[in-house]
Amino acid sequence: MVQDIFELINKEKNRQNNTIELIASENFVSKNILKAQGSVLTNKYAEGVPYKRYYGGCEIIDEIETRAIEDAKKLFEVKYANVQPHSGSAANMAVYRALLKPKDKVLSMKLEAGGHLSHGSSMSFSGMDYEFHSYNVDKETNMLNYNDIRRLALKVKPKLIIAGASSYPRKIDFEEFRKIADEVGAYLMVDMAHIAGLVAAGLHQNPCKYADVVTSTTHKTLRGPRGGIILTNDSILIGKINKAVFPGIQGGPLEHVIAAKAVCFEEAMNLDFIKYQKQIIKNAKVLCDVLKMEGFKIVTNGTDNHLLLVDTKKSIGMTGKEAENVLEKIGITCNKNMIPYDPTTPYITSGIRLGTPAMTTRGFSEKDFVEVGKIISLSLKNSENKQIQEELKIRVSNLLKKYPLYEEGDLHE
Ligand code: DSN
Repeated sequence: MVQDIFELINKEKNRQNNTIELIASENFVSKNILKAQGSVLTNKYAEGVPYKRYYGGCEIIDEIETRAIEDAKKLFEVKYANVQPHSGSAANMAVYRALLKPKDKVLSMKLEAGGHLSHGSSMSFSGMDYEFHSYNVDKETNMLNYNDIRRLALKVKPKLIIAGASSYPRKIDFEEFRKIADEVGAYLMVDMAHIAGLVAAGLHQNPCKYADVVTSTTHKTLRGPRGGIILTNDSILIGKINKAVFPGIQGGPLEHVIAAKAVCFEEAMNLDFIKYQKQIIKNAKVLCDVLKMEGFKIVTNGTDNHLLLVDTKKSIGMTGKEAENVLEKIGITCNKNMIPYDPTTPYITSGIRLGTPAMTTRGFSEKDFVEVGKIISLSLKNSENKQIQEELKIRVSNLLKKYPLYEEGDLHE
C-alpha cells in the first residue's frame, strides 16, 4: 500500500531528527531544495541539452536547466558546466568516456588512502574498463607526497591523473597536480565531491583553475540534492563531455533534481553559506582536538576540512565496524572507513570517518562538538557498560533537542 511508503518516509524523517549525523558525505537540504526535487518536473522527458532536445514541450525545462548551468558556472568561476549526471560516479564515468579509450592508463589515489571506488577500484566499472595505477599517501605522515606522485606519474605515463578523495582530511594542492600532469602530458581531472562546498565558499583552492575537468556531487558539503556535475574551461572537452553524458551513458536528465541543483547553487552564493562552511571547518577541528585529548589517534594528526579519520584500532583496539555499531546504538551515525595502510578489509576497517557538515547545518557550534567528542570517547571506551551507554543516549537526545531539523508538516507525512 502506498500509505506504507509514506509511513516509512516519516520514520526516516524521525530517524534523521533523532540522530547525530556524522557521515561526512551527508547533509540536510533546505525546504526549497526538497520542494524543487519533489515537483512536477519529474514528469518531463528532456533528452539532449538546453534548446537542443529530442522531445517537445521543453521550453520551461530549458530555462530551468540553463539557470542551473549558469549558476554552476558563476559559483565555481568556470566557463562550461553539465548539470545532468545522476551521481558523482556517473559524472566520473562520463569524463572517462570523453577523455579515454578502454584500457588507457589512469593514475589516481588508492582507495584505502582516501580515494573513491570510481577512481579505479577493480570492483567498479572504472577499474574494469581502464588500466588504473594508484598513488598512496606517505607512510609516516599519511599525507599526499607530491614528489612520490610525480615519480610514479613519470613511470606510469598515464593519459589521465585524478586528484580528489573521499576520506582525505587535508588540503589538496591542485596546482602541484597540474604541474605533474603537464610534465607527463596527462589530462588532470579533479573530483571535488567532498569539498565542493568549501571550494564554493573560497575556503579551499578552486580546482577549476588547474584541472582540465572537475567533477562533483552536489549533496555533500555543497548541501544540494543527490546528483553530479561536470565543469571545464575547455570548449572542445565540453562537447565531448555533453555527448558522453547523453547519449553516452544516460537517457533523460532528472529535471526535478536539476531544478534543485539550481536552488542549491543559488543558496551557495549567499553570504550565509560562507559562514556555514567556515563553521564546518571550525567544528571539525574542535571534534578532532577533543578526540586527541581523549587519547584517540587521528589520521594525519588533524584536519583542514570537514572530516577526520579516527584510527580506532590503534586507539582502543576496536575495528571500525565495531565502533560504528557502538555509536549507532546511542544515536550517532558515522561510517567505518579504511585508513591508510589498513591491513583489514573495507567491510571491517581499522577506523571511522567523522564529518561535521550535517550537524553544522543543524546549528551545532564548537561547544556542541566538544560534547559530541566527549560522548564518542566515553561510548567507545565503555562499549560493554550498558548504564553508561544509556546515559550517553540521553546526552545525545538533549543535544538534538536544542536544534530541531525538519518539523511536523515540513515533509510528506
Ligand atoms: N564514497 C562515498 C562517501 O564519501 O561517503 C561517496 O560516494
